[in-house]
Order: sequence, then C-alpha cells, then structure tokens
Amino acid sequence: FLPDPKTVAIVGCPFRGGQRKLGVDKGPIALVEAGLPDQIKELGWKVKFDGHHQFEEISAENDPPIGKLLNPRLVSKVCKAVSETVGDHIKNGELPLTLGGDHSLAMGTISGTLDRYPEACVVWVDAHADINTPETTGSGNIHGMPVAFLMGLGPTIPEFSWVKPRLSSSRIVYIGLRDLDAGEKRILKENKIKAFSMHEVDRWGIGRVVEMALDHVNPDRDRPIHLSFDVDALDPSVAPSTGTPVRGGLTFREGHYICEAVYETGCLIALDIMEVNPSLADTASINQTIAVGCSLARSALGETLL
Ligand code: B3U
Ligand code: MN
Ligand code: MN
Repeated sequence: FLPDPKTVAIVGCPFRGGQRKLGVDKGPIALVEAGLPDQIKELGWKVKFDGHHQFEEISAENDPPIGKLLNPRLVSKVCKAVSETVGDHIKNGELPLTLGGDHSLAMGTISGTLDRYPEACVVWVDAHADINTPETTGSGNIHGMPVAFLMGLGPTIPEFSWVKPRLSSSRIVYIGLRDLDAGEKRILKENKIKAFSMHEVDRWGIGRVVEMALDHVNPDRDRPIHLSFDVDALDPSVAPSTGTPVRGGLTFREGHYICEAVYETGCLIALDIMEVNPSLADTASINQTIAVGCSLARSALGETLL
C-alpha cells in the first residue's frame, strides 16, 4: 500500500484528557527523546517528524461532563484534529505512527485511517476492550470507549457527531484482553466481535492466535491494517509505566511477535503506540517501558525479521 520511498510520519500526541492520571501526555516526548525517529531511519524508512501536536486547550469549567463522559469537548476536539492529521499522512502515501497519549486518541487515528481506506481492518492489542459506551462506562474515562464511538454503539452525543460510525464489528479483532467490564462483555457477544484474550494466548500460543486473528479480519491478506497497540497489553513486568496495568499480560516476545507478524503481511498502513506514562513508577521501570514502546514500533516496521 505504501509508495517508495517508504515513509513514516510520526504524530506525537501529548494528550491525557481521556483518563484521570497525570503523565501519559509525556509519553510521546519520552519516546522521541529516546531516539525513536533515528531508530526508524536506521531500518531504512524515511522519517517525517515536525514536532508534537499542539492541542488547543479547553478549560475544565468550559468542559463539564456530558452524562458520565469526562472532558468530552476536549477529547472530541483533539481526536478530530488527530483524525485529520492521520488522514492527511495516509493520503500523502505515508504511514502514520501515532504516539500517545491515552487511548481515546484512537478514535481520531482510526477515523483518519477509515477516511482513506474504508475497507481497513483494526488489530487492537490491549488488556482492555475500550468498548464501553457513554451508558455502560463506570469510570467516565473516554479512553475506555473509543471502539464504541468508532462502531456507532450507544447514544448519539452531538459533540462527537464528526465521528462517523464506520468500523464494522467484523473488521476489528482484539488480542491480549483480560480486564473487561460486564457491559463490555455483553457488547462483544452481542456484536459477535472476535477477541483473543490471554486465555486464548495460553491455549493456542501467540503464533496461532495472530494467524487466527488475521484470518478473521483479513482472510486474503489484502486489506490495509491499522494496528493500535496499548502497552498495557504487555505484562506489568514488561511495561510497568502505564496508567492501568493488569497482571497476567503478554510477554516481551509475544508483544513483539504480534508486531512482526503484522509487518510481515505487508498490509500495515497505520500504527498507534499508546498509554506509555513516563511519570508512573521508578526510573528503571520508566526507562524499560519507554524502550519497549520504541522496540514495539520498530518490530512493526520490520526490524526483527531476517
Ligand atoms: N474498562 C475500564 C478500565 C479501562 C479501560 N481502559 C483502560 N482502563 N485503560 C474503563 O474505565 O472503561
Ligand atoms: Mn487501551
Ligand atoms: Mn488498556
């Protein structure tokens, strides 16, 4: 899908409005400072990066909750801007690598992908399904809801009317799930959404799981793939510095294997690395998590294949 020279456009999104913890907005800055742009160049890609996204502020008093939704206008505005940026890069023949920031941003990145490639499929790697609706959410944090918005589930919220409900339930597959709310389990069942939880990873091994996941969303390996990777899919021993760690996650190799296998299809057209929070945990854990964020991105861009 990508013309030569193969180009990655880094979209740094220092944003934390989709959840309550401080620090996740520093994730993209840390990943870039760790040298990710140069590392990607060394893999033979042309790399475009002209600074992190500057988001307009909406103050808290101008952004009261809508129902249970926290920071709704801010999240909506930021994600709309991100969708336009990602969409523009794709139109230019570049592969957008979006660095989060919290996972509400994927409402923007995947909208941008679907603008250009309506037939694209999504591989969502996460401990969580992020498919709560404004009605089922317990936390009100929008980073637990982007998939519901992308699929058009739940009530219509005028502030989010720019999000077109274009993601069909058959075009998304999950890997790594292990912490779902009751409402999310129901939504996954009702919409027959394919999900490989850690139970399936244990049962089949990561090789079979990724093959089955791709067979489901991309049987002929001819559709563009958007890979949205929440680092909390990894076990907290591998990626400790993230807002909502859940034990029993993917090993270092399992996480990287997913990225390698997606790269191998030749269909990857957009990549998100989300929820690196460099202010949670001790210095060693923080550096470890930043390094893992960088190496996941490199694996998805071809580093670890011979
Ligand atoms: N499902 C819960 C918890 C959660 C979702 N995503 C993260 N945490 N990172 C929620 O808040 O919706
Ligand atoms: Mn997530
Ligand atoms: Mn998560």
